[in-house]
Amino acid sequence: PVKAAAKTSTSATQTTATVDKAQVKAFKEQVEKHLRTTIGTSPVKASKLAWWQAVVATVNEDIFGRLTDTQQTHAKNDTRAVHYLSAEFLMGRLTINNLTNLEKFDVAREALKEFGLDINEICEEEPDMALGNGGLGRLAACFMDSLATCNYPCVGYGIHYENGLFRQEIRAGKQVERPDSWREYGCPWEACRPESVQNIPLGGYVEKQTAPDGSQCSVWHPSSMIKGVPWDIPVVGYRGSSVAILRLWESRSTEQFNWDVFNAGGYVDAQAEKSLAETISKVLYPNDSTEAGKELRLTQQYFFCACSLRDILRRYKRSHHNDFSEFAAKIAIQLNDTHPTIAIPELMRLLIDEEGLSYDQAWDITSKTFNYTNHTLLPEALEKWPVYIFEKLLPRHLELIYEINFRFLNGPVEAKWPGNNEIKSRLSIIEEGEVRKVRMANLCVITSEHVNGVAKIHSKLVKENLFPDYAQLWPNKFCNVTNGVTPRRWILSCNRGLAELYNDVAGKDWPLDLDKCEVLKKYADKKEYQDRFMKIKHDNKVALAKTIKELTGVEVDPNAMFDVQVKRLHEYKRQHLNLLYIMSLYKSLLEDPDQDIVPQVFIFGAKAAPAYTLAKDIIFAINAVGEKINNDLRIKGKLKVVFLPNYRVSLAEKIIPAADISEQISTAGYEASGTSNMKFSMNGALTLGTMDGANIEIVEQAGIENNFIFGLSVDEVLELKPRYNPWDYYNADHDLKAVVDWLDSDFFTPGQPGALSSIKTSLLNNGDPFLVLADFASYKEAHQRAQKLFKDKAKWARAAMINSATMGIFSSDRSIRDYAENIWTLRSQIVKK
Ligand code: GLG
Repeated sequence: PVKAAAKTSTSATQTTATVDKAQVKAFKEQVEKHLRTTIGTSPVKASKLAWWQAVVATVNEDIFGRLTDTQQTHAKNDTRAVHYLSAEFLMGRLTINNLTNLEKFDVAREALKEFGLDINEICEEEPDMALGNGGLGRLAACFMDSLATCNYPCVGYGIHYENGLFRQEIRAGKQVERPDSWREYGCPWEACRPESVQNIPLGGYVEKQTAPDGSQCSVWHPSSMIKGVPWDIPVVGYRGSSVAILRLWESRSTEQFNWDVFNAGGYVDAQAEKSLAETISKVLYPNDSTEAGKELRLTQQYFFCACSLRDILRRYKRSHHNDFSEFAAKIAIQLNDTHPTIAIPELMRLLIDEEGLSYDQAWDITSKTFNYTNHTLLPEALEKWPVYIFEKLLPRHLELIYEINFRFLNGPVEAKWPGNNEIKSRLSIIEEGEVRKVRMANLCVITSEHVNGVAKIHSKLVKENLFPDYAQLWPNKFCNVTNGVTPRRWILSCNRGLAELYNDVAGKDWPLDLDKCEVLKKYADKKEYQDRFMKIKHDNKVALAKTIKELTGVEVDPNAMFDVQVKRLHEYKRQHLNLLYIMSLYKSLLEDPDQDIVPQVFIFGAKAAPAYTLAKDIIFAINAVGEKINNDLRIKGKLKVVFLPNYRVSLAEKIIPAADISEQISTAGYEASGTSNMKFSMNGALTLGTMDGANIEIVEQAGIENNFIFGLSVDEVLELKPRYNPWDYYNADHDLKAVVDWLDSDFFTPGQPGALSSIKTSLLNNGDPFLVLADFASYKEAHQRAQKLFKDKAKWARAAMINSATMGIFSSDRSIRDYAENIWTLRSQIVKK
């Protein structure tokens, strides 16, 4: 039985669920106790920060017990476990998510209300854990949530960066980067584990020794040791099923680090080296989809992989002693992109040099343990490390990489393509040239049991365009696992109104089985449900309008169409295509201010890599154009453009539930999957996008007629690219020419002519590498379709509801089950209390 649809007056953050009074009382008492005895303050004196800390302490009481139960269950069952190695985990805030997963949110809200506090305000005290750049890091965070929820034995391993992704400020329209010290006042979720500290060797040289039997062996004499200190962050599964561990390594100096220097009397030098050791986990490299190519970055990668492998080995040996025959049967390691590739030679080294296995035994284990996920085809993201850096930092690993390469080229490659040196040079781990380089992706593919892309189209391109020769050699190695996002954070926690609607129509288990939401389709034609759905959206827009006002000072009308593009700033994501369209709309409004268009608010959020000049210019252009438009009375408020500073997970949670249009406009073939596209659809936004990445699978589910698809397809892009001339499009389209030329004037930047010219230069003189001009006309036409549909409230509501209802397959639980069944061969374990 379904409750009457129209009755509720649900706001964005309130639920009407009845809350158990006894639980509220108990929670209240715990919070007050922690306020006094853990934090050392009292309800009358406590700051918001103190209240938040007391709430966390209360929640932690629940979490740590379940954590022990989970670990004991896994240790006892001793089945295979996955170890997810990732240089990034973009966790965001944990309080609301943990309360939600423990089904304590309503209890906590009521308890705080009785203290006269608003839970949302208290939770605003929590800094985001921004230990990632974008999609790749956020995917790892969603996967941890799903691994815990689906009860798979797992550990996430990463780096305990002291500074996460920079905080973005906008000054005079320009991005300014500020450090992000997320732990300045400590992080109450994490626990340091001194009993699991690791010492990691680095640098030095390799000595060749001849064993008594005449065989050669290598002995590594490292020049320094770095200490790895583990910090554990518990990840609570939904309904508290199990608690997974995210273990992040912090670097410290050891006494051995500067032993020689110190003994030689170099006190000052020794101190300098100490700070070098501590530098390793100091900051996250702020590049999304571009390699940094810096010595420190390779050191970071090696550091966390070496710590993690020792941790894995230590735990394995606890139950299996020195018998490694079961290793691959018990341990699966997933490489999140090429960043942790160095774990491959490190496992070989540990097994051969420290555990005494033969090369063949070590290779047999290693090649059954690792799997690799590719997240991008962009050539600038494929990591290649100069051989000389390896010689300096990891000489023994380099030797092992050479050995792996030699056996690969003279084994399977020679067998398949006898005497073919051209193919050998393509497939080699080593790139020859003036500076010889190690190709990390090749090492991953050669070693891994499975290689996957992150959406169907992307996996196809990985196989056919990126690694075609490898695919011929090992066709079955390549597979697809389409990305997903956790519905706990991305619906249940961030859109309580919609969550309640789903509780009413689909029952309360939909967060564990998102396919259940499909029943909403049945109500998509019913007016009362349409009204309820759109009322939820409207409330979310009212809340966002308030945030926009606070952050930018700009007033926006919640009745306008909210058109949103939030993601890293990159040319391939084409924020500048969006900007050109906005300019053309503005131009047409100036020409005819009375035309009957739907009022629109264009909302952007994006960080640019600090060294990516054109990306920063695009941010400036959006702000400059926005400033002009927002203050132009002639257009009667029909158009607003806002750039929300410091886009991050916690801001996404406010923006996504309030979007009408989700801009997913990458050049086809460049966005591997995208994941915000899924979050937007789930929350009832319509996609205005290209046939790229997971957009293709989204419209497969929700129907192309319920979204606005435009632009060249992957095949058309591949076909056009070699003969593409942006001038043809520029000269043929008056409107396009006018807006591109507008960038060259000082209309948007009074007194600074040419301030936006770099964008025009890239589009015309630099060949428009991402085909912005080629897709402009089609993009404009898609916007016109969106405008038209928005005017028909019933049709719009129906399309939005169908989008939201059909996103079941994009739950990260589905992704994780795909990995577990097809790649890791894991079994889900019931945790015993
Ligand atoms: C990426 C891609 C995204 C993808 C994400 C997670 O650019 O398209 O959705 O990883 O797989 N390199 C990335 O950040």
